[in-house]
Amino acid sequence: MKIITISYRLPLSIKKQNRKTTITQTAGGLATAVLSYSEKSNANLTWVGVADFEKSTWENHKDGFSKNFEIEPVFLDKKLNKNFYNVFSNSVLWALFHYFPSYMEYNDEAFEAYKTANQIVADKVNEIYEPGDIVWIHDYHFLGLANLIRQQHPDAKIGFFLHIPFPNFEIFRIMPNKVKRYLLEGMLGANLVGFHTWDNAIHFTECVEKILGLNQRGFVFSQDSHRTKVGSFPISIDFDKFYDAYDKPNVIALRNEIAELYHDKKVIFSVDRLDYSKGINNRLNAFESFLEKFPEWKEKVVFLLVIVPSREEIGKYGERKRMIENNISRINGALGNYKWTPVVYQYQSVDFDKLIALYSSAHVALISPVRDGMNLVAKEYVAARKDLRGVLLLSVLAGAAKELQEAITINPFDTELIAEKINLALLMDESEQERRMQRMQNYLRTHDVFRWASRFLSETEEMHSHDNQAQPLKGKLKAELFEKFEQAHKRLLLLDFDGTLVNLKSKPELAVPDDMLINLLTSLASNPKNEVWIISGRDKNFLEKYLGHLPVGLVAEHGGYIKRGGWEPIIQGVPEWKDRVIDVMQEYVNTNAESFIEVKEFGVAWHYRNVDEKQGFLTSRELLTLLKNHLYNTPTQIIDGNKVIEVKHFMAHKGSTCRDKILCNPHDFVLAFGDDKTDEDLFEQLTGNTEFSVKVGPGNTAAKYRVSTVEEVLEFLNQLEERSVVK
Ligand code: GDG
Repeated sequence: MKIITISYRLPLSIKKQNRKTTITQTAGGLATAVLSYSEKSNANLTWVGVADFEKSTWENHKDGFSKNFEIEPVFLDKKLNKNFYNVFSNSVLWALFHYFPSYMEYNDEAFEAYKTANQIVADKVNEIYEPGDIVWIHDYHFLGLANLIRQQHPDAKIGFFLHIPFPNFEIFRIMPNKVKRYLLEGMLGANLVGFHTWDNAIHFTECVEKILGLNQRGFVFSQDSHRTKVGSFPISIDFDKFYDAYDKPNVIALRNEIAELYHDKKVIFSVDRLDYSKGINNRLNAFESFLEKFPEWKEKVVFLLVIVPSREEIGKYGERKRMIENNISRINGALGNYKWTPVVYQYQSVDFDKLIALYSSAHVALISPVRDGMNLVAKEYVAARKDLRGVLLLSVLAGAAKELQEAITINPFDTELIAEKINLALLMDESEQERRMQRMQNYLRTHDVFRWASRFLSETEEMHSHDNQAQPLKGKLKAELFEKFEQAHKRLLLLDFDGTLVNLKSKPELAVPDDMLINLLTSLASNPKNEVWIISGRDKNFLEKYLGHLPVGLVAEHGGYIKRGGWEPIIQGVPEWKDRVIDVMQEYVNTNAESFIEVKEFGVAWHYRNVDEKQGFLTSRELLTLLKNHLYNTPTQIIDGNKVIEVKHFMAHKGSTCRDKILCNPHDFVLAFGDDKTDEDLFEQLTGNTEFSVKVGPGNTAAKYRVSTVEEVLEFLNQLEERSVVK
């Protein structure tokens, strides 16, 4: 077994000096954590990524450096890579996912390049994949990849993790339909889709529900080939590495140097890649405002601003750099003097030791992204403070703010308030600094990157192992079921009506049982070993009219009524929310003339099967959201059914009614058939060795078996009927 990790960048560093090329494997947090998991689980590790070097360089040097895992570079054509990486990944997805829709530079050619690049990487993974491997895909460059791998290897274990935010529906929907579908279907190819925070996970599930029309139960989407769990997995850092570095001799020397240089000043520090999402200008404006508001700090404070070059070839980044540099000059010119430069700026990265020296010298870390998936700098700053000194000022719009509760939070746009908080931070007494740092360190020590990787990968495995998909009810499985049926003495047959025993019609009243079905049910039920129940969403009048004369039990309104001799309601009284729901749905009938309302005793349904497909779907998504809000805190359940939105009393439940009223009867065999969401409530009850469930048609199911059509159900029941007679 091996772990195949895919990220755009490979954990490699390639240096060319005096015509000599040296390749080294780099050990960032992610690589160290995945490697550690693979070692613990006795698995090999292979890393797939896009090469930022020539193929010949790789061929000449790939065996000449030491590595503790395999590396598989993918070589992309330059133009393709530009459209894939610079344009679609960084100027469409990055912009939109960080809530900068006006920075989005969409074009179809770039989207085609994105798909092609994802396919090329999928081909590479498919080539090295062996059954049992775990595939872990990282980030927005590869949103289509999981699905492409799944198509080749339906049984693969795939995890996908998004390192940046996932936007809400209103932002996500800005992209063309074909793009939205490709991206969401792509991500749903995974068994596990992880985000830094629950907000992002919720945005994703909302987009899937509204755009693809799939429903989740407990953050799990079930598809025909597999299920996808969605969850929050906040990434972290190698805590010990940052904590222990405090005492490295080189770090101590560098820290002393900084202390000497700024002996009479307090240091405010920040480090980021150059990016508009990091809020660097907001930060500078806030610093300026702080100096204006609290002039007593002039010449007593310095802001060390490290910006790491990034994506310089993209227009918006070059523009941002100019804006930042103009702002720095302006502030230094306006507020500084020949003795004092308020903002000390470098546009170059620093090495690890310098980074730790800076972290551990800074009285304040000022981290102000306007949107950030997590922000590791915040966590690193805390970990590097072995001395328990320093104050973290952190934007509420960074994922890290959810975990680092003892940080002083800021809104990057509230310049005045940040100014006040900088002052507060600089004046904070040491015991308070210590208390806050200690609590954040306690958290980070136990929630490090190793725990993150291990949680994510083991949940991917677990999700995959529980993926007991409904098996097609044919061949050997069918024969086994017949055998169990024949051996049983008291069999319960629980049959849904619409979509299971009769095909759906344009109007519910047209879907009525024909003579063949009546004869079949009568014959099945007349065998004393069989107890036949029709478990339907229809109202009791309909069931009584068409099936009331048969020797079968009846359950109406999804469990709201049961007929045992006479009809008995499961729920008492008239639901007070019913009229409200009718009013809301009536407005949708007014604007969608082909739709209609069905009023039951314990529920109301809006049917849109006759409305134009696209229009009906979009309207139904809106109605769903509206109903959720209207019905907040009422004892209702809203069902997003097959071209029907239904509100029902939550106790009108096929699962609980069958459990309490039918499954308690003596039996040694249960077989349930159903096609819709409400049948799932019953399927979930049937977990025993002699309890079997069959889903009719495609889609979500907790059932053990699956058949495709009503005709198959009838054929199966006919075969059961023959076996009932023989024995
Ligand atoms: C994305 C998401 C999410 C930076 N400058 C130097 C340097 N760094 C290192 C930091 C830190 C990393 O780079 C930056 O990580 P962030 O998390 O802050 O930001 P992104 O690069 O935007 O990362 C982000 C992350 O993915 C992980 O999921 O948190 O939200 O945008 O580790 O230390 N390191 C050194 N010198 C530098 O000059 N040595």
